[in-house]
Amino acid sequence: MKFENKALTENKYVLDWIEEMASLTNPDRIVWITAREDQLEALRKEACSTGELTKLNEELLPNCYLHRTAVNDVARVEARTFICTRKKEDAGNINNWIDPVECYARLTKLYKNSMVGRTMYVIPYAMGQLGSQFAKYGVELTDSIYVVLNMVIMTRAGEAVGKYLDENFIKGLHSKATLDPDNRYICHFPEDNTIWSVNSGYGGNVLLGKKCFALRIASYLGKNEGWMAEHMLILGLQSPDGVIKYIAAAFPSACGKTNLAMLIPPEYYSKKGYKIWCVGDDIAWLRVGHDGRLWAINPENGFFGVAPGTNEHSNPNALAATKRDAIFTNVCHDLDNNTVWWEGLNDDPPKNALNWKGEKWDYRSYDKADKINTSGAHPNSRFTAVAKNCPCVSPEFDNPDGVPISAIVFGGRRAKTAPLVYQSFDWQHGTFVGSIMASETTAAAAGAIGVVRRDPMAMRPFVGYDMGDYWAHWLEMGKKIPDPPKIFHVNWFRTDDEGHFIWPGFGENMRVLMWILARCDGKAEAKKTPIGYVPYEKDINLEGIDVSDETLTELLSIDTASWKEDIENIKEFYSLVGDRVPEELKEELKALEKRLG
Ligand code: GTP
Ligand code: SPV
Ligand code: MN
Repeated sequence: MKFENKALTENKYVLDWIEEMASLTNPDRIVWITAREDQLEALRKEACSTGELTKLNEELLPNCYLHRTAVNDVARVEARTFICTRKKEDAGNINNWIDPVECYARLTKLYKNSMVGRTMYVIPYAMGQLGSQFAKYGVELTDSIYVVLNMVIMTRAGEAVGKYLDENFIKGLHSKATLDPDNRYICHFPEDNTIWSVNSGYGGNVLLGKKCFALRIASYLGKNEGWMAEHMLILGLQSPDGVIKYIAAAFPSACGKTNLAMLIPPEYYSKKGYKIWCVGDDIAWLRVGHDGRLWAINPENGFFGVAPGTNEHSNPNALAATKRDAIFTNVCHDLDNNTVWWEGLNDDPPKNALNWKGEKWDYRSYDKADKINTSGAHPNSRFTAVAKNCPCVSPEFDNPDGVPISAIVFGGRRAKTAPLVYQSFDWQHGTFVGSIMASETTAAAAGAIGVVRRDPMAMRPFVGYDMGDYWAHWLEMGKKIPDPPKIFHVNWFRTDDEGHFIWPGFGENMRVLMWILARCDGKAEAKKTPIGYVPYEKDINLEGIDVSDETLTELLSIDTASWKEDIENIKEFYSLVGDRVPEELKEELKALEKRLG
């Protein structure tokens, strides 16, 4: 095989696969990604020369770049994402499925000669700290420099990975091909450790270490190997005495993980010495530790975060992380300063700017009802930032053993129904609470926005096998953890009749985290309600915020009528998931219905 530089492995299994993929896609050149600075710099220069990247103001945003995707390629496409197990029932009713033989054949046609005139980059990467018991390894083949530069930020990629590659590595093939949306496919073959992605250039579809590997393939591996891969942030909450407790939280896409993971405590708490450390903002891999607790790592190495709404007040830590070495995708380009802007960054939109499509943009045309066509930045525009550039990155970030989890928190966007916070009765009930999660859809995936849909454990788009089996795995794990985390549910998104959020959210969410940890420590009481334990008003600290006692009562109230309506929807969802829904969860549902009266 004609590599331009030295292969980073001698493993024949790996090399044979690369050869096979290269003979299919037929690139002009094949380059191993060492991720040395000189190589990356040459790639950045090349991408700038073709317009794939734009170099931003070196003084204001050192080593930062702007990229625009195709206009029809701005989010994950769930309708074109497939789990290709040999038996359809193993993918389950929630996932799209194509027979693997048929799928390989169909995509082979699309990959055929797709890299003629292009370079194939061979990216060896690790999810997790190299050598850690948690870590897994992969190779992504891609014809996109944008993908290479993002993968180098988002994963531990490059020459050090070579020696870890063996028969167990995850095979990822990506080609932009022609970016044809009608032939766009994001396909997973969990039984073959294989991911094939074609005709897209958008993050979640093409950075194969992220959703494709670290969630879809990893959830399948975790089921077989006895661990869990979850769509969860991991944060550490440090008390004035220096003790740090860790929380993992699963919220659907664009529902506040990055914001919570990097929270800055309100003055009331920061003055006392409380602090939040960010271990991860999107994905957690969890294993039972020797001490009987559940331990978690963040398998990623960077953040692929939602840009709009990120500002000095909402998330100063994320903003700081984007000030150097970052890649911005589909944001607004301020031509006067050669910097970037997005809705919600500040009240001063650039006057001489290009919108996310690269068109001349007049900020006065902005219309909230038609964001896609009138905003400067796309609602799902993103920054790719180096985790270590975040001021609150946890000192445990690189710890190969991870951190012990005290609480698991589920949450979604619900204008009504879900209270600010409640606690499940036990692990089984907590699994049930996760299974009935629902949230309003966001711009992170193609399709309608603001529609309530069930999104169990925030994993609906990311479970690599049958959803019922996934729930059974949760129940199974509960039996294997002698000292399991307590399980909670939160909702920062309750609104009043005019649609305004009634909880201030962001940093103030610390007040809810304090109750959660007090519950874990047995230091707070709670009301037993039909849905779980709910705080007494007196136990949510409102000092220093403008939330009235009535509003708090409203936030903590349980509207029996809307819960009863929800029950019907849950039943429909359970029958959609099908006959692998565990009996235990059906019993939990019956018990909830009974408690609601
Ligand atoms: P993915 O990266 O897509 O998985 O999403 P994420 O869960 O990390 O989402 P992120 O933290 O980027 O949240 C994005 C959206 O949620 C933005 O519009 C934020 O303004 C909004 N948001 C986050 N936290 C809060 C909150 O506490 N209250 C309110 N009202 N909005 C919030
Ligand atoms: C999400 O959609 O949940 C993300 C962004 O975290 S992406 O990587 O594009 O899937
Ligand atoms: Mn996500």
